[in-house]
Amino acid sequence: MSMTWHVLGAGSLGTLWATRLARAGVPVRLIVRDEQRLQAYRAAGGLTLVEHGEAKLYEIPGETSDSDEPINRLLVACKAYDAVQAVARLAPRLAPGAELILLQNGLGSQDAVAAQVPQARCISASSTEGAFRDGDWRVVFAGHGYTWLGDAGHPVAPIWLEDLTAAGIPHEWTTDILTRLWRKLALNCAINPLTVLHDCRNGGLQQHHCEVATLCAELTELLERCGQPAAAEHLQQEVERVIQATAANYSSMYQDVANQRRTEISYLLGHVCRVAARHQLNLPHLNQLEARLTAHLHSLGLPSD
Ligand code: NAD
Ligand code: KPL
Repeated sequence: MSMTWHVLGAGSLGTLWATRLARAGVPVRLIVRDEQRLQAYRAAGGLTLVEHGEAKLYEIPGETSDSDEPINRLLVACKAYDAVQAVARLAPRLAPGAELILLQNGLGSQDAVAAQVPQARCISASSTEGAFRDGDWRVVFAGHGYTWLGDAGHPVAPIWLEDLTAAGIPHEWTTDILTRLWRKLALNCAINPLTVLHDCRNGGLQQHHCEVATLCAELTELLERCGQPAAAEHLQQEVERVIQATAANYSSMYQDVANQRRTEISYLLGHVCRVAARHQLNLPHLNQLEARLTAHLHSLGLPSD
């Protein structure tokens, strides 16, 4: 029998993972914010996954952070800006040898979480799967993709990858997870803020080719300076390919802003600008982009941290 997976966060990715693991017979428990949310969750009867237009309810047991059952395996499926606080509340429950899987986009939150729980192994993930909520406790599986997992400090793959295989979660263990995370971060920085500022779909950036190219040049310089040359390789070509392949889509940041939701800017463009400053690298266009985006978010009453 597999060990229990605790899933923190009943949002898009948390539900996508929890329901597929449960469907494969892997024991899963869902951690929700507080007692009130727990009552609402219990009233709903479980998590619903909508796949190929078909909705199916999974009766996954729920609990709050205050429950006292020890945690051996924790999937952290909240937004980057919530991760440190959420994990801090669970730290006393982590069993010796506990493992955390960090699903956060961008960079910065993974190190901050790991620093809080030095007794645990933290594994980072970078995913191209897509899901969105179409109701409370209900998630639509919108885009099939792949999840890379890795631990920058320890190359050996964990035994529980077999749970992911059983659950049909396409994945690969990589000894180079930082390259994956930096590459995705660079793509997000070259595309997402511009879609917000130009109020367009990803494909709309084809009209702003020079601006995209300038950002890619600065991102390439930064990646090379901070020891990530593989993440820098042919970055502009890859950005142009993604813009074309996802031309009809709105970027995740565009969707957050359009729905008046807090963005993960601090772990995307904010992180890039902070790392550049640390390396005393002058990247004027990325800095200007961050300033424009921050001003835009503030004008909409949204935070920029
Ligand atoms: P989401 O907002 O849908 O879900 C996050 C959930 O975490 C929410 O239900 C929130 O209430 C919960 N949460 C926050 N703090 C909590 C706490 N202390 N205790 C319990 N629950 C808590 O977010 P998401 O879209 O699933 O994204 C999660 C991460 O995955 C983000 O970093 C995102 O960028 C990344 N990601 C998402 C997708 C996607 O398709 N949604 C794809 C790739 C990467
Ligand atoms: O990951 C993305 C996002 O929207 O967050 C893409 C599609 C790559 C655009 O940056």
